[in-house]
Amino acid sequence: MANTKTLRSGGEILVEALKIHGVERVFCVPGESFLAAIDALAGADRAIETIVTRHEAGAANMAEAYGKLTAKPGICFVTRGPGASHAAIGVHTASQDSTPMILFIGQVGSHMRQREAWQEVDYPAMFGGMAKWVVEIDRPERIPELISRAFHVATSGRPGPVVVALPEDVLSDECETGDAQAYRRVAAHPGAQDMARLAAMIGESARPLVLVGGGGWTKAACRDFAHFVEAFDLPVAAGFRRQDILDNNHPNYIGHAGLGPSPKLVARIRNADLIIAVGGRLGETTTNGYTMFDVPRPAQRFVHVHADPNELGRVYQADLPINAGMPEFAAAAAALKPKGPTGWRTRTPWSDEVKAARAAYEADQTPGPMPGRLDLGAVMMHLRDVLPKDAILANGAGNYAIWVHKFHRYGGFRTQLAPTSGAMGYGLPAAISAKLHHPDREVICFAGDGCFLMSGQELATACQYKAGVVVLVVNNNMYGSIRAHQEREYPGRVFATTLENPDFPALARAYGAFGEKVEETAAFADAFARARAFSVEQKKPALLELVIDPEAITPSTTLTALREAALKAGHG
Ligand SMILES: Cc1ncc(C[n+]2csc(CCOP(=O)(O)OP(=O)(O)O)c2C)c(N)n1
Ligand SMILES: [Mg+2]
Repeated sequence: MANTKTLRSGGEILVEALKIHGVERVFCVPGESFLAAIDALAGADRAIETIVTRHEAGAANMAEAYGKLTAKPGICFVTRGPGASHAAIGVHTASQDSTPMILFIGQVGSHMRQREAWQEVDYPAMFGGMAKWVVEIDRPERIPELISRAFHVATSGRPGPVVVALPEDVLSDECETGDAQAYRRVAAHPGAQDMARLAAMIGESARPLVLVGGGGWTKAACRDFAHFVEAFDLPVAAGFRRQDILDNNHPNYIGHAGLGPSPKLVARIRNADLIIAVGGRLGETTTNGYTMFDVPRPAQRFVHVHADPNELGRVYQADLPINAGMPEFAAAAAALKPKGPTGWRTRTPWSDEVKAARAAYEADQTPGPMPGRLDLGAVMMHLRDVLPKDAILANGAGNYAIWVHKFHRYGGFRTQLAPTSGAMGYGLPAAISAKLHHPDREVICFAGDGCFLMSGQELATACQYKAGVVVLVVNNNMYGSIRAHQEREYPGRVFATTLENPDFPALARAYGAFGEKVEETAAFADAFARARAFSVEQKKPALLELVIDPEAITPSTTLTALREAALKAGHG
């Protein structure tokens, strides 16, 4: 540690540590519990941009999205009990999505700890099952050490959230202490033998298939991964909401396994004789509820690459488990040479199968007709035509997202911000975070009417910080996803899923954003052009309300069809 002999407050030591670890932006809702840290953020030449949001869930989701976009910890500051409770959703998403993130929480003064002082919470108990590490700093002298550890824990192995509680006096007390150095991400590297075995197993297979997912990806890792799959001509399916690891226009990309996966793709995955699972945990949403592979011993030969050794063998027994970070694995995989004197660059025994799988993916991306005047499938086709390849699409949870995931072709690394945790309200804060980080890229947020109203107040944040995102609110006047489940399980018994909504365009305009309602397919293109132009010229958000028929519950079925099928099957 460098020795400095100046007296500094805990807040100043903390903010200096953030600068040293490369923090460029923090998201917060202020609280009196961490005033000294706020003051230090102001004092440090404003070197760290501070984004003030309107709800701690917004701040935490923005920080999580920053972690996804950069592979560096997203930083969020909130106040004690109430602030920490609101921010918990970001910690949960960072945990499920394997995103590096650090949540700083102001804590009551140390002299009154354990009394249930005002808004006092035991953070290790509250976040223990969700965060990778929870710590309360007890002395300002230890800030450099513990903050360094927080960055290491958040980024090493399987990335994830860390929670740091900061008692008021630890931030305001002064001391002399040295600073740490910038953190270095710690990652496992695949062994040469593992990689040779992987190449041999591919050579021995007739129908290999790669299932890619998980966290910890970087742009370089995605590029290396693409080289690997090209060299071996491997078909690549993506896990749930991990559709931006390989460019969806790549001839080897064959679709995503997620909620409601394409039956043809599921059949292909089941029928493969070698599964190379790279990065993901193979959780419930990617494996069609753990039905895709036999537990614990899959029928296929199985390679599982994961950053956390504890994930290997947790559910599935792999023939070849490889513990490695994604950049480390991808770099080693890109260096592998396919078998044969000329390599397999032009043709492998499974080349025809790759082409067939790609053709099936493309065919599945042609939307059929849907009830109502505004066709969401047609909207997605228009967006595919007009959006640049590097456009970022963000969303939360709801059936509207099925259209986005099914019909959009994500253009590669971090063109998708979507919570694998299935958290509603994620899309808008994630989109704002993306626009702040990439002001020159187009950022589109998709939200349902339910989803949007869980974080719509962040339109104010977008206006304040000139984040010109375009928000498409898909309005079916219901919590449609739950209504669909209801019709399946309790046909005709509609309860607690119907919504009466505000005038969304008027609400947007009240914030200073653009707002328009679109009620038919033919009107979408021009409305979208106006929204885009406004967002660019004014550097403010633009919202379009897309009014869709509640019957149009998924791209392939209607509410009535769901209900009738359930009644026929004797449900309810
Ligand atoms: C924070 C949160 N609360 C509740 C849920 C359960 N849930 C999943 S989808 C959904 C309804 C989404 O409604 P909407 O945004 O209008 O989209 P739609 O399904 O109607 O297209 C609900 C309540 C959730 N996933 N996340
Ligand atoms: Mg809805």
